[in-house]
Amino acid sequence: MLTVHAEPYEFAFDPTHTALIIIDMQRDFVEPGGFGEMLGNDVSQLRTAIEPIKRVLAKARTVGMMVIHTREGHRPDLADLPEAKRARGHLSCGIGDAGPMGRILVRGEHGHDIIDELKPLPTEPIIDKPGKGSFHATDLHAILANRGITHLIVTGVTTEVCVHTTVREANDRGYECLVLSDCVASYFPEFQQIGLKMIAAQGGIFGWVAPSSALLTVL
Ligand code: TIU
Repeated sequence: MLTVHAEPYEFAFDPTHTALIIIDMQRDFVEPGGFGEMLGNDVSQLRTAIEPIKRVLAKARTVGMMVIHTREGHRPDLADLPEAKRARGHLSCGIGDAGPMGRILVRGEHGHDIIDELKPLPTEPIIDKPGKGSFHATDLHAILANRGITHLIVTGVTTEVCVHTTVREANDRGYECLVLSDCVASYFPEFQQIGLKMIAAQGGIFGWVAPSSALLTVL
């Protein structure tokens, strides 16, 4: 077992039963000119996570830790898109519509795919998820169980939306989650700060939080 200095206390894990999960590092969320920016968000807030995730990803690959990537998006026929999600926000250009990088959050489109900096290897499972959580309507739980994974190192965007939802889902399924504070990001600085606090509060109500340097030191 290895231990990482974390909040609210040491995070102990066995790398052979731990997976690195990289949530939704898709062009439409993090690249200038994508859907996120079209909605008025400052994507530079999210891009701070790219280099730290790159370093953790490289280390995970070196030590042979399982790596999982996720993408939020929908079937081209939109049959898995709830009307409530499609209509939310009264957007003139929303999910399924032609956006700046192809149809927005539709599988197979350029904007839906993962950024080049964090390109998955063919051996790393990609979870295509229709919701915010990575477990909802996906085979993630089965994939992790088949590999005996009990602990997750969580990275990606956005902290208070897909990262939080995934950590909460994982927590309820019995996984121990360490969220890397510099490897997750929000369009809103105050949500980044409070979102991380919410995870580690109350004795680690949803999990642990540490900077990636603390993990890299022990790996
Ligand atoms: N991946 C993810 O967080 N999806 C979002 O829609 N996030 C927002 O913050 N909007």
